Amino acid sequence: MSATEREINRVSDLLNQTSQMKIPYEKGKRYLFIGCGSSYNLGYTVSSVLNRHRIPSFVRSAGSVLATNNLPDLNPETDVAVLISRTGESTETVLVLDRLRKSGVYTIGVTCQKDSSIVKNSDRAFLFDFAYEESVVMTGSFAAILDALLGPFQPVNLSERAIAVLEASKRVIARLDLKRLNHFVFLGYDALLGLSKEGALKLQEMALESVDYNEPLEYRHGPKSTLTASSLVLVQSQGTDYENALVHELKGYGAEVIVVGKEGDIVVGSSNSDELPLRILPVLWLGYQKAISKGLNPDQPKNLSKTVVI
Ligand code: F1P
Repeated sequence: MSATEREINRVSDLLNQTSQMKIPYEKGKRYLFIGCGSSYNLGYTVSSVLNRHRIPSFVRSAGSVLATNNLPDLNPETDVAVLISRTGESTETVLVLDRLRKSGVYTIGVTCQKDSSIVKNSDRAFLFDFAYEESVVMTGSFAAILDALLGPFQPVNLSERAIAVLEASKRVIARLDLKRLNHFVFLGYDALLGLSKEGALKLQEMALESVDYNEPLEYRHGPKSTLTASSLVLVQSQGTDYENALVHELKGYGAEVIVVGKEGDIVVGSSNSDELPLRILPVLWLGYQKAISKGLNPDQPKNLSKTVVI
C-alpha cells in the first residue's frame, strides 16, 4: 500500500486526536493566515469561517507577501498571524514569519514537523506531529489541521463520521470510469471555495490533470464552455435550489457531477456541524484513484518536492 493511501485511510484516527487540540480564537482580535499551497488553502478556508463568525480575518499566500512587499499594509490590521506549514520549512512562510515577528505581530505556528523553523521561531507553536506525512502531497494532514484550526467552530469529534464519508466516497468514485475523465472541476462558496481550490490542487499534484475551481453560479459565466463528456464536476454544495439547478444543467452537457453535501451523492454535514474537514475526503480519494488509474506513483509526483526551498 502506498504512503498516500495509508495517510488518507487514517484520517479518522487523526480527527480523534485533533478533536482534543482545538486552536483558540479571541473575540476582538484580528487574524492573518499565511501559508503556501495546501497550507494557504487551509488559511483561506478557515479565514472564511472566522469572518462568518464575526472574527475579522484575512489570508495571504506567503509568496504574495514577499513578492508584493505588502507587510507594512498588513501589519496595522493584524493582531495575531497564524503561519501554517505542514513541513515547517517552506522558505516563503519561514521568511514571512521572521518579518512579522520583527514588526511586532504575535505569531502562531501550525505544523506537523517538530524542531522545524516554524516551531522554533513562532511565539506559540501548535505541533501536529502525529499527522506527519511521508508522501509529498498533503492529504490526511489537511483534514486534521483544518479540524484543529476551526477551533470552537468545529466542536464535534468527526472521527466516526470520517469512516462513513470515506466509505461513501470510495463507493461513488468506484462507479466512475476514471480512465475516460480528463478534466476536473471543483465548485463551492466561501469556505467551500477554499476546499474547491484544494480539490483542484490535489488533482493536479497527484494525477497531473487539467483542473478548474470556481464559485458554483460563476461557473455559468464562461467556464462552463470548457465542459465535455470527459469532465467531472465536484460540487461542494450548500443544497440551495440555485445549486441544484446548476447541477441539473451541468449534467445536461454530459459532464459527470458528484454532489458533496447534506443531500448529496456523498452525504456530509449535519444540524450541529458543517463537517468541513470531511468534505476533503472524496477529493483526496479521487486524486489518489485517478493517479493510480494512470499508472502514476501518488507518493512521488512529477517535479514536486515535499517542501519548496528557495
Ligand atoms: C506547502 C506545499 C505543499 C505542496 C508541495 C509544496 O508545504 O506547497 O502544499 O503539496 O509539495 O509545498 P508546507 O509549507 O505546508 O510544508
